[in-house]
Amino acid sequence: MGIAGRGLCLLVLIAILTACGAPAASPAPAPPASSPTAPASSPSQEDSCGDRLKLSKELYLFNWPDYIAQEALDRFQQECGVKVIVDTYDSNETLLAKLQAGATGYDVIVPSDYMVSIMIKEGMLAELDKSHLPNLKHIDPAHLGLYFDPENKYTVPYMWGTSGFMYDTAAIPRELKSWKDVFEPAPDVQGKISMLKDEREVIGAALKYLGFSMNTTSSDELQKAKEILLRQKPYVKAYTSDTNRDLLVAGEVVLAHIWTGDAIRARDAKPSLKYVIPEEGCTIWQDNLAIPKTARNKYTAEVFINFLMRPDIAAINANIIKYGSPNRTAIQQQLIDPALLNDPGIYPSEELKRKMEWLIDVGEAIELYDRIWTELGVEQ
Ligand code: SPD
Repeated sequence: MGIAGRGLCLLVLIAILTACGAPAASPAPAPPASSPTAPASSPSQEDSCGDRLKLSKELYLFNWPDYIAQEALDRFQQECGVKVIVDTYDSNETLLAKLQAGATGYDVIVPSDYMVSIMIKEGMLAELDKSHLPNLKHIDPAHLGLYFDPENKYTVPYMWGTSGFMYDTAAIPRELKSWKDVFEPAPDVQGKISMLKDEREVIGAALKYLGFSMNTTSSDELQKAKEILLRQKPYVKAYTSDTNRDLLVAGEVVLAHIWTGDAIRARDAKPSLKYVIPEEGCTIWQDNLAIPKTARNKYTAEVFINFLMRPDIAAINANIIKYGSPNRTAIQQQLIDPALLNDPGIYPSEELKRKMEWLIDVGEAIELYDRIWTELGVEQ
C-alpha cells in the first residue's frame, strides 16, 4: 500500500474512533523516553510523579554527605524516570558560599534552620507551589511553621537532630556527660578528639560550655569561647563532619563532636560507643528541602520533594540514615524501625529538648564568629 493509501486508512480509523467517542487528538500521557514503563501503583503511591510530561530527565541535589538513602534515589528513578545526581557540602557556610559564588546547577538543596533564614533574606530561595506537595499532610505540624520559615513558603522539613558528643566506653571507662570532657579533656582523651568542621556548631558548643547562648552577639562572650577553643585545639586530632564516624569506629579518636544520625550509625558498627547530650545542653536543628531560585528544574524538584515526603520513602530514608524523621505518618504507622523510634538519642524527651538551643542568624555578628574560626585555623 502506498503512502496515500495508508493515509486514507488512518483517516478512516480516526473517523471510526471519533464516532465511538474517543478524543481524536489527545495523546495519553506517557512516561518520558528514558523511563521504564510506569509500574502499577498502590493507592498511597498515586500521583507520586506528578505530570510526567513535565519532568526533566535529571535532577541535581546538593546535600550533606551520606544524607540520603541510595534506595530512595533508585526508587525515584524507577518510578518517575528521573535520575538524581548528588553533589555534597559539609557545612551550611560552604553551601551558601557555593551558591553565592554563582553555582547555578542545583535543583534541590538541604539548608539547616538558621541558613534558611539567611537564604530567604538574601532572596536565594524559590517559593514552593504547595499544590505540587500533597504529601505535606504527612509531616508532623511540630516541624512546620518554625521560626526560620513560618509559613513554609520556601522549605519543607527533611530530617532533624542534635549535636552532642560520642565517646568510646571501652577506651574511657567512666561516665562523660559534660562539655567539660570535650573542652578540657583528660589525658587519655587528649589527641584523640574530633570536632565538627562547622563554625556555628563548634563555637556554639564552647559558648554552651561557658553557660552563654549559642547565638550570642557579645564580643566578650565570644572572646571567652575563642580562648576555650584555642586551648582545646592541641588536643584535637581533626575538625571533620564527614569522617568522624569512621574515626570513631577505627578507634583513631575516642571522643567526637557529632550529629545524631552519624552517631547512631557509628554505634551500630561499634556498640561500645555512646552518644551523649551534654548536661549543659546542645544544638537542636532541622535540615530542610528547598529549591534555589536559580534551579533549572523547579517542577521536577517539587515532585522529588513530594516523593521524599511519601511515608514509605521517608521511612526507607530514616531507617538508613538514622536521623530524626518529621514524617508523622511514617512514625505512626511504624514504617520506621521501632528501635530507632525508641532511641532517646534520636528522639529525645521534651524535657531534654528544653535544654537545647536552635541556632539563629546572628546578622552582622557573624563576622565575629568568622574571625574566631579563621584564628582557629581550621582548614577549609
Ligand atoms: N551526615 C549529614 C548530616 C547533616 C547534618 N546537618 C546538620 C546541621 C546542623 N547544624
